[in-house]
Amino acid sequence: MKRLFVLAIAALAACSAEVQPPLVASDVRITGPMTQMKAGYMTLTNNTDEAITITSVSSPQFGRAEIHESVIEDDVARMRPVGALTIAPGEPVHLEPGGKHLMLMQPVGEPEAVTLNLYAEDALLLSVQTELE
Ligand SMILES: [Cu+2]
Repeated sequence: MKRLFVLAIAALAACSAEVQPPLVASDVRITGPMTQMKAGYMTLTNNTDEAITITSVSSPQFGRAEIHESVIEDDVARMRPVGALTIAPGEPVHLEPGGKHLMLMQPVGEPEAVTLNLYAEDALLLSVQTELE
C-alpha cells in the first residue's frame, strides 16, 4: 500500500514537469515617460535543455517593436537594436533598465494593456500580456 502511494507521487511529479512551458516570462512591466516610446522589461526563463533564441518581437498595440541593448559609447549612454536574444537553460535573462530591453514604438491608440509576442524566426515562442504602468 505504501509503495503504491510513493509511485502515485512520482507519477504526479513527472506529469507536472511535462506541462512546464519551454519559455516563461516573469516580472513583466512596461514603462516609459515618453508617449511615443515605451520600454518592456521582464525575466525570461528557459525550462528546456537547449538554448532558446528570440529573433524578433511584435505587439498589436505598437507599430514597431525591437530588442535593444543599452551601451556606453564615448561616455554617452545609448541604445541599439540587437538581432537576437539567447536564453540558455538554467540562466534566466533579465531585461532591465540599463541593459537589454524591448523597445516599443509607434503606439496604436491609447492601450491600457499590451500583448508582447516573442518569436524565433517565424515561430511564436511566447505571448505575454501586461498592463501599462
Ligand atoms: Cu531601447
